[in-house]
Amino acid sequence: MNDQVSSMTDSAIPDNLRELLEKIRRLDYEYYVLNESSLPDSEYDRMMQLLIELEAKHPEWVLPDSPTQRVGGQPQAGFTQVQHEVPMLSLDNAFSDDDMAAFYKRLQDRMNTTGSLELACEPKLDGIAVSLLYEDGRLVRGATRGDGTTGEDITANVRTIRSIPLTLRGDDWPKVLEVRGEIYMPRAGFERMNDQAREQGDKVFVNPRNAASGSLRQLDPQLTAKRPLEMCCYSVGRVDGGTLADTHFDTLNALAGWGLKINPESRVVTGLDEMLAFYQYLLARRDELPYEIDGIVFKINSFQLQQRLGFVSRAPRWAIARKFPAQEEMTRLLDVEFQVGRTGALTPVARLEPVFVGGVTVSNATLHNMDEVERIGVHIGDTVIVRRAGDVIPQVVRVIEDQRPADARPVQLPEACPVCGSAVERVEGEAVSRCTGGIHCDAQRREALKHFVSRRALDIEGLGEKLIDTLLEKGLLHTPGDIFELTADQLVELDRMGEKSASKVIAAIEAAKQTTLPRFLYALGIREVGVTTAANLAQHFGTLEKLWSASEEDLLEVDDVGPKVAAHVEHFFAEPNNRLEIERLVALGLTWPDPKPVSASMPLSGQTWVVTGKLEALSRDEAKDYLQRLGAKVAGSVSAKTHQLVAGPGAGSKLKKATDLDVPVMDEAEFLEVLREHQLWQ
Ligand code: D41
Repeated sequence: MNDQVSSMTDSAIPDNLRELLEKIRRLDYEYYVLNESSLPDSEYDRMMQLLIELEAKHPEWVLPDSPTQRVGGQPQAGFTQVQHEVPMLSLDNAFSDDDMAAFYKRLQDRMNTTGSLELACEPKLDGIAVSLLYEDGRLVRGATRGDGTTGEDITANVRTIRSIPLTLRGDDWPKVLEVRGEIYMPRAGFERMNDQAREQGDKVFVNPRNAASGSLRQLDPQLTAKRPLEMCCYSVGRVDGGTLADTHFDTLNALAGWGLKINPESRVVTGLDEMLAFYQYLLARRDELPYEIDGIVFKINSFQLQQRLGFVSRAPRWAIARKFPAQEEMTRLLDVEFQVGRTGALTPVARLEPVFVGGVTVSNATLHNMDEVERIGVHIGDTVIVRRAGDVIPQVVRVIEDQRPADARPVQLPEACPVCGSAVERVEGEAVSRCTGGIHCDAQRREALKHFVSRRALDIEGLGEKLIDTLLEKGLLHTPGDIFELTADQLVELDRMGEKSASKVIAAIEAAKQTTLPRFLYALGIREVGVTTAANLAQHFGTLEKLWSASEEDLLEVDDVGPKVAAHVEHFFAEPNNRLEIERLVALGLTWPDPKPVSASMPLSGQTWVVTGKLEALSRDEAKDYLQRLGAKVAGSVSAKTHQLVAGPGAGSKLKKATDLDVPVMDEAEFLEVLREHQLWQ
């Protein structure tokens, strides 16, 4: 920051510069607080560049709250202490509906009423509580909550967070306004940051909260600036020279009007039943939210009533945090087993003493790969922390090392495949170890068959995991082709298989012979060829014959196909056994229609679309299907060549990339409108 100009105000600079500053601030507000943008990023970058040039020529025009001044200054030696004039209170917890009912009754009793009470409710963000001090609308100090009385001055770090305005919008704010809230790291940013750290062998954070805390505690604000932090406001502290609304909810909305971010899920409810209903509602949506929450905070809405209720031992009587089931719990690692996947990859799986976490009982968790095992330093017998957040599979994230028993033993990668005994190899530079048994490994064979019949592949209903296992055991099934030689008589012989279900399975197998080229290619289980790549390959080559004689160069022409995928595809078709199996499948009657040539008259031909986030009315697969029917290519990642991104809620890095690259973005409603235009949607 430029100290000599820190007292300068907007009036001391030329009009055109002031207008430029206002435009950039407006765009920052739209993008970082409202999550929308009215101009492409290129335009923003151009304005920012202009500002940087102007300021370089005229250092005397650099305002302390210029967008260029978010990262400034030198790394600090330490953080100085800050006294909170108005203490930052803590929150009592409720863990059940009974606790909530007791809280509500206490409120009614204290207020001598049996009438309904009005409470504001908001998600309880899992981050770090902070205080922002604005004087004359300018951010002058940021501090951590600390113990509620004494915190640390983190002004330089909070200035780097784009959703925190350096200057308040409007002009009706109090002269001195202390705003409180939570700084947190959204899930997508957390995952992205950890992925990068893992790639570079850097420290990985165990959860978004620790990541936020670690990022704020950086003495060098340049490092904080690189972390995807956000801030949501939930109360006010000191207020001088102005007044606020009468209720918590109206005050939040006033904060929003001044350009501060508030939680869009916040609302006001009346009575205990509505409080409990809001808890259920948000609990059900917990995994969809783009950030982690550990509960809901309920606050008496009226400031007057808050005042009357007061507080006891640093916690207000008028507020409570209803906690969600914890997403991290402690348990014991009983053993580590290695699972063999379709491609032979060995995944270490933790067998745990069952523990209730994130709302379910967990007895298995993934350890990803041996690099991860080493990174966590886990031994069998250890007490570990298991985490289950969002829809993802439970993970072992940490070890409590000082609780390691004397007989704990290190986890060892087996030298031979636990299923087929073939050698296990670890490719240089890859974290994954693989069984080299290929199709001779029962585990790989089983997984390949399961994949072949799965929903997005040949979709053979009735031929599930259990039946495949039985057929493998009886020696009736070895490779995919065998499926089409099964007879009803053979099936009836099996346990728990009546004539009716046997003929159903046979009928489903018969029906599956009529398939499509994309499905067939996906079903083959070529490494790194998912649904989208399979569809792109089919569309590009048109026929299987053309694809299997394609050179690596030809393959690289296909959207979304890089050298790695190209090599896998080429390798797959070069293998005589694979060719024989495909020929056998065709001889057994597998057919697919020739793909319609992509004519220039198709509405979206020549265009590449990407679909991301959660869609409501249709699945992402269906969306892709429709797009392909309109002639569009569907890619898995956004690049400069992308014509359009369809983004549902929860869209993360792809949305960001699209905005960065000026790729047009539409939401689901707009997408359905496109489908409607082409008579593909009601
Ligand atoms: O989202 C949160 N983590 C959150 C924390 C919230 N939405 N509201 C909060 N309200 C308060 C009071 C009622 C004391 C103003 C809080 C916290 N406190 C809080 N955060 C850390 C300690 C207390």
